[in-house]
Amino acid sequence: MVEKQNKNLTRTTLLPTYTRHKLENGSTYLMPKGFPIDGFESGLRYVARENDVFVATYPKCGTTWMQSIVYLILRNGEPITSDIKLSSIFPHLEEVGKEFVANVAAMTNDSNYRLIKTHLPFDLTPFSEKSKYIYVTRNPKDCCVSFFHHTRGFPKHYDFASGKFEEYFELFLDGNVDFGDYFKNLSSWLPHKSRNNILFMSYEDLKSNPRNGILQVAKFLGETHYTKMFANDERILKAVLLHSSVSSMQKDPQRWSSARSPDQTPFVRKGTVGDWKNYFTKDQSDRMNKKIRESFAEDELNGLWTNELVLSYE
Ligand code: PPS
Repeated sequence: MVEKQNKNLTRTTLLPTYTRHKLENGSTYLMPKGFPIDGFESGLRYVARENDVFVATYPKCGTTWMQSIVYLILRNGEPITSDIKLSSIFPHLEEVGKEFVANVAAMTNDSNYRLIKTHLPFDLTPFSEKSKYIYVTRNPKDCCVSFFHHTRGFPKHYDFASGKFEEYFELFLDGNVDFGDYFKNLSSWLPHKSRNNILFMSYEDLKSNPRNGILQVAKFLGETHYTKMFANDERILKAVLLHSSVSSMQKDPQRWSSARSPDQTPFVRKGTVGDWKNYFTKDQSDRMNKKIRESFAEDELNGLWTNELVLSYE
């Protein structure tokens, strides 16, 4: 565990461990320690192509949930079995690199799609007009809480098992966490949200109306996928809804993540909106609201998750 004095804390702060990558523009991009160095360099050089479906998110904003939904739609509602890891069929680009992504597609290519997960900002994400991108955002307060638990939960990457929320909060607010700054990531994708090949969704909307969200994704993947959802008394739609629910995804968690010790929170932890209220002090909430207002114009967010935060722009 690295120790460093943080200006916002009165005592010595315990920092998670990260691998630092230098980008061409001179900035530094943090990745979890232990992720292959080559995977990151190679992932950035991936050339996107037709039939690529990217699920692009900042971490902890609903990536795995959306990956499951896409997978279920393409597989007509058939869930991932307990012996298969999602990452082996829907790989994480900047973790494993471009060759791995191409090999996975070659081996599991029965649907003709390359399924790709990424947490990269828009400007680093391999882009093609012919590929499809589903971007999921989540309010930064719940994201921060979820990322805190994630960072504690993988000691081999972060060595932060005993880290405190007030320590993690400072890192998150300053963008000093892996996969970069939440606010910069969302800012990089927002200007592209109206492109035909980008579907922009929020965790909160998906949570309040999963049926509607799933149908939006099906339509985005293609008219045949949308139409098939309704056949046979909505058999496929019902199966996608069932198998992408929190309770279904809490079963067989090894499908989503490496093993965790029983004293750590599970990967599919709560899957709720508003858990931040159990963690944030008034001061932390005010500081996060200020950061949101500085980072995004009100009409830019357009109610994506601002209602949940009761965030005033006046
Ligand atoms: S990661 O590590 O970046 O891929 O994590 P990610 O999948 O983006 O986010 C994990 C959070 O998503 C919640 N989750 C779900 N919510 C609702 N429904 C379903 N089916 C679902 N599956 C995962 C998961 O519980 C994490 O949120 P928190 O708030 O920690 O519970």
